[in-house]
Amino acid sequence: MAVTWTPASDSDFTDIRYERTATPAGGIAKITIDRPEVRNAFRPQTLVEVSHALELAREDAEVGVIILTGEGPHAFCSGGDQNVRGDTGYIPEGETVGRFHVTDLQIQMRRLPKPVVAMVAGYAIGGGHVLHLCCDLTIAADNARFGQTGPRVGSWDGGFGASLLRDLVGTKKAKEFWLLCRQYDAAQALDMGLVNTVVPLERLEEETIGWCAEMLALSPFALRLVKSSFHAHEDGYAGIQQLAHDANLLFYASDEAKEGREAYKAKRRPDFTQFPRRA
Ligand code: S0N
Repeated sequence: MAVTWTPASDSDFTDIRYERTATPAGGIAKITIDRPEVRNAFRPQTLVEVSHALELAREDAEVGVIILTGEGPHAFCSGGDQNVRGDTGYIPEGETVGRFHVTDLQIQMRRLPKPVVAMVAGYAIGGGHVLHLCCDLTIAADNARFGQTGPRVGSWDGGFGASLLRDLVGTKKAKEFWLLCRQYDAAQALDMGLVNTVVPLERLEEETIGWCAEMLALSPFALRLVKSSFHAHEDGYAGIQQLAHDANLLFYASDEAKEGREAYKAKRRPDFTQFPRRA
């Protein structure tokens, strides 16, 4: 399916593009890291902008699925921009103290109650590889290459960069990623369960849109619960909290919950006897 993308924000993004398209089944948002001169490496500003765009997509009732990608055929993302890496983390322009802005962003991607799809052409390397791990699905072009470089550049991501990778490819292989810093091509990535499919580069967007359209045709709340169900286990108490609050959202619509609310407002005792004690 060929689509037309429309810029969808008033924000003055410098490092990303935020666009939207409408399909008969619903809207798709696309966030493109737009720093091809550094293989779409992210600096703090890049991640601040991605985070803002994710929030826009979350709040947009028309949007059902979000695509995260990189500009051009050469890279999805090559991780943290080593030019702004200081002794205190990655340092925003004009500041002296840095941090890992990607820490909160990874959580935001997993928390987001809509599917996030990585559309990967070229390199997904370092922190860029971890970003694809944090996406719910990954559609890879046949020129995609995956890997971690941390120990080569004096770092590592032992958070989702280790745990999600291990869940996907197994402990030995995940350790191989990190201990040897090798790169793996798209076919190898598919073989080890790291990506959902591999498609010709020239059909990458079309195929990705197709996957998104399939999800858009499904129940949005069921998709939300599928995502939070997986994370309930993977993210510990924080994952359980999200699934639990999703259950609250559904329960709010029940007559049983409404009885509690209405009784409180009417300053009367709630009458829950009308509701079954389900087996
Ligand atoms: C991506 C690679 C393999 C592409 O190789 P290719 O195609 O040969 O292109 P190059 O000629 O190498 O690159 C083109 C230009 O782009 C610049 N560039 C590429 N990547 C970066 C980058 N990450 N930072 C800055 N510049 C980059 C090149 O320098 C080149 O510029 P010019 O034209 O001027 O020479 C290859 O480029 C490559 O291997 N890149 C480096 C990959 C890397 O090591 N990334 C950093 C890994 N670390 C992180 O991502 C940090 C993650 C993080 O934030 C974190 C978070 C939580 C906890 C821990 C961490 C942590 O620190 O790990």
